[in-house]
Amino acid sequence: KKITIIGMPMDLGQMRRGVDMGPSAIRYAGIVERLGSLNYEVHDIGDIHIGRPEMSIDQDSKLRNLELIAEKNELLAIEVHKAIENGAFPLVFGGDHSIAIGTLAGVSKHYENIGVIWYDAHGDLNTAETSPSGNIHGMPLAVSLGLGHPRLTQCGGYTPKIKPENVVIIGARALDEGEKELIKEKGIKVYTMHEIDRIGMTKVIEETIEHFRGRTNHVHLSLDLDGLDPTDAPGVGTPVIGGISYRESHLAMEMLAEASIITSAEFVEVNPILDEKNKTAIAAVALMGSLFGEKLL
Ligand code: DIR
Ligand code: MN
Ligand code: MN
Ligand code: MN
Repeated sequence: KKITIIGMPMDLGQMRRGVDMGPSAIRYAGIVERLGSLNYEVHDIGDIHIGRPEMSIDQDSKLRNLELIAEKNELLAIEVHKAIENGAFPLVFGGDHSIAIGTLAGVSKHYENIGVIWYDAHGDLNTAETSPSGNIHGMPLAVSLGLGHPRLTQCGGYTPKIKPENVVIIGARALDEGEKELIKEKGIKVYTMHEIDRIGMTKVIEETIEHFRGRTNHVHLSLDLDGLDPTDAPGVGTPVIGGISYRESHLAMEMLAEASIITSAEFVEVNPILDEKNKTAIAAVALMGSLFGEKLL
């Protein structure tokens, strides 16, 4: 069993600096040792080179840092695909959520018809037309469905990466108007905090696994740490109160591990500058432990 770790120190998809240090914070919290102790062969290829680029706004679309985000995600897509070709599970550390554009471009190049679990307070279903912020980290799920600026949707040279019926959003509690419309129009399955409170995380994950059964054996987990409640994960750029608890999140990861359906994953939006003693990265590492089969007894 092999895991390839890829760091993506990207902070251009949103306005809070510091999320580029996410991969370092997660490594510092001991991820390589943690996965190694679960008998995985862990290969950390280091970080995709982002450099110190200047911020810019695309004149026609008003998207922030469009060109750089598109360019760097092409590099990520190549590394993710390479990891899969080498028989490894690609595990990507963000960086802001705009990196999911590259991760999904790499994953979907290999596996056709992938499923996606989008664990997030937000829908990330904006386009240049619906975005209230112009921040690309609020767009990667729409982009992967083929909606948005062609510089982004064409990442990896093809579009779309995923089908709306293969997407399950978990933890939503801050959706923009355009995102709500898109969810209805495409019939995307969403477990908001209401459903999580009402039926419990056990049922949410059971239903999610059931939803993918027969559709696909390859599900990508895109976990935005702001899906968790800010008390458990304070080190994120756009915290929203009333989120998924640390325990519920562990339960979700453990159930996904038992079902063996996750074949790629990314953990994004860890911002150590906004954090409390690296709590958010430590939570991310603990959740990855559960995702990869860690058990107390
Ligand atoms: C908001 C925030 N919906 C936007 N999105 C975030 O800017 O489009 N996604 N924070 O994780
Ligand atoms: Mn997100
Ligand atoms: Mn391939
Ligand atoms: Mn979010």
